[in-house]
Amino acid sequence: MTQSIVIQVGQCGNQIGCRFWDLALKEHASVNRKGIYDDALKSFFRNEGGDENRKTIADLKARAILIDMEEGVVNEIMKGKLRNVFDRRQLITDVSGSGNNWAVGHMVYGQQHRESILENVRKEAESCDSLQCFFILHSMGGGTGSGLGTSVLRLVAEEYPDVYRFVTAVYPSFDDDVITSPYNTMLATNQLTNYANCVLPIENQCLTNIIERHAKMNKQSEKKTGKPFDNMNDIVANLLLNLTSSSRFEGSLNVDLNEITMNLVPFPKLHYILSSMAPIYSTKGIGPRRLDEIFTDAFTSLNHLVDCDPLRNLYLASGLLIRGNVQLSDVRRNIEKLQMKCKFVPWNKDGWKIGLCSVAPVDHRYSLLSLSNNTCIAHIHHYTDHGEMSINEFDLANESLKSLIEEYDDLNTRQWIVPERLKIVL
Ligand SMILES: Nc1nc2c(ncn2[C@@H]2O[C@H](COP(=O)(O)OP(=O)(O)OP(=O)(O)O)[C@@H](O)[C@H]2O)c(=O)[nH]1
Ligand SMILES: [Mg+2]
Repeated sequence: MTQSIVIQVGQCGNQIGCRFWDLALKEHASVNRKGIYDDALKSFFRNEGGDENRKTIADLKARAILIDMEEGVVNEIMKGKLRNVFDRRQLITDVSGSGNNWAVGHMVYGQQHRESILENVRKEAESCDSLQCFFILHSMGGGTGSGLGTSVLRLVAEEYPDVYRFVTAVYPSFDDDVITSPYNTMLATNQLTNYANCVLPIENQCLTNIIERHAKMNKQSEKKTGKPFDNMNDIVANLLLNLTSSSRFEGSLNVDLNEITMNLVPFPKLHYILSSMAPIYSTKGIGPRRLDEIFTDAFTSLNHLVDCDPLRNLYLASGLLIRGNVQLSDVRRNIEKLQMKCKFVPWNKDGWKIGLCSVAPVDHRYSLLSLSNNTCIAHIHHYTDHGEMSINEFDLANESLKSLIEEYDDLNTRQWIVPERLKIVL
């Protein structure tokens, strides 16, 4: 089996990462009842001081690097229940944060911390005997995650070109009041396009909607215990658990992580994968009861982690990662039904990649993670659906903004020659 390293950057990246480690430990504990250090655990955990032959668990440490340019979030983690899962060597912090500024994270901290990041990655990589993937987790709205996170992405792309790079990128919601969010997002997206193998965009608005709907359905106000983002982050953590289940557990049709990029990304830059899940909540007892329901649920917009509609657009490829005791014939039957709704590009009409992992998520009988490479991700139609609006308007607006900036800039740098006032000789 192969191993992966998780690099969590900034507040959002670290908070999501911690929900992932917490739930991953629960999942392994529910399967690995004898408590042995098996290949499944080895894929994401080191066994510090363990006896390689006896496979007894000594001291489990996450294959992770925690990076933030302020100390609050990481210090909090090191005081919490996961404190023993990381050692101090795995942390890289600074004091003042990036102030929601991509340039500070990318240019300033990216340069300052380059060596210590490389050193940390090297140490983690050396502890793996077959390193396959980096999972980089960060938000797009703040400065550290978007700026330094993408600087780390570029660094590992250059230093470890053969190791796959999956990025989980959290996009800001409509009510995000940080004025620099859209700029950070755009600058970071440029880096993701150039250096990632696969990006899983997540919209915070979708996570909020899912949590609110869940609360309403259960006639309760949002769970007040835990940290503010915990419920939302659990959804992202479950996405990562489902995505990596094949590389952690046995299955009759296991999909290796490299197969995901190979099958879902036909053009290197078009690697933005839309994800949706069923069940979408990890809560016991809430979720589809019949197998076929996971297919219908995962294909409704309510379970999407990005607000767009793949059924109205063109699929380049689709991946269905199923967990639990499910037969291939059941999957084929459901794909036949889905095929009538999904429009594929003509050269990949049967572009379904199926994964079957026998271990279901904790508290559920089965689950489905649907991964779609679909043209709707560029959801420009919110604009172009209205009247005569054409896509060229964006280019025109961009050009006009650029020349406006140049004109102001020109005034800023111009050497003014002020004619001396005429003196009146009396
Ligand atoms: N889903 C989710 N979103 C978060 C979380 N924490 C922050 N965000 C979102 O992330 C964006 C802000 O980015 P942060 O991750 O806080 O910023 P940072 O990377 O720490 O960068 P600086 O604080 O500027 O140094 C906003 O859109 C927040 O709504 C989290 O735990 N979960
Ligand atoms: Mg921060």
